[in-house]
Formats: sequence, structure tokens, C-alpha cells
Amino acid sequence: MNAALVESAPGGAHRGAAPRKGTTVTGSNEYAPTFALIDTDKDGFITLGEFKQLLDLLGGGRVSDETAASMFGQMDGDSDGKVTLDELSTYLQSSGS
Ligand SMILES: [Ca+2]
Ligand SMILES: [Ca+2]
Repeated sequence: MNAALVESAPGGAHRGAAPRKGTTVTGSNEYAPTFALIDTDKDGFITLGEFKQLLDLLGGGRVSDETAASMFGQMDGDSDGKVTLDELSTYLQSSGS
């Protein structure tokens, strides 16, 4: 009968390894919470419709469709009709709040 060999782990050799900073971590974007608020159907894109909903909430419906589309176009860097987290981040950074 084989005696199960229990490997004796070298206990406590490398304790306290801190999570590295500066690595690329999905979801660490500071604008991610904002993006998630606007992306109401959580498909990873902000559409013009979702953006208008936001404007309605913020502006009480005082923002015209034209203005909304214009603002959306500024955020939509590659003009594919959808704003990604990347595009939103770029827009918010360049607009400086
Ligand atoms: Ca969406
Ligand atoms: Ca886009």
C-alpha cells in the first residue's frame, strides 16, 4: 500500500505579493461607471438613442435631437453610430469635464 506522499509546501516563502499596478485591467477605466450608466442595455455600446435618454434625464428634455446628434457625433470618433468606452473616455478627457 502506497503511502500518499504529502508534499510539504514551503510555507510562507512568498507572502504579501501585492497586485501589480499599471497592468492592463479590463474595467479599470475611470469612465467605466459613467459609460455603464449611459449604456442602459449593457451591450457595450452607447447608441444615439441611449445618449438621448441621458440628455433627457440631465436636461429635462430641453436638448433638441439635432444637438443630441451633434454631441453624439463628437463622441463617436469613428462615426460608426456607436460610442465605445474608449471613445467616451477620449471625448471626456479632451473636453476636460
Ligand atoms: Ca447600449
Ligand atoms: Ca464609434
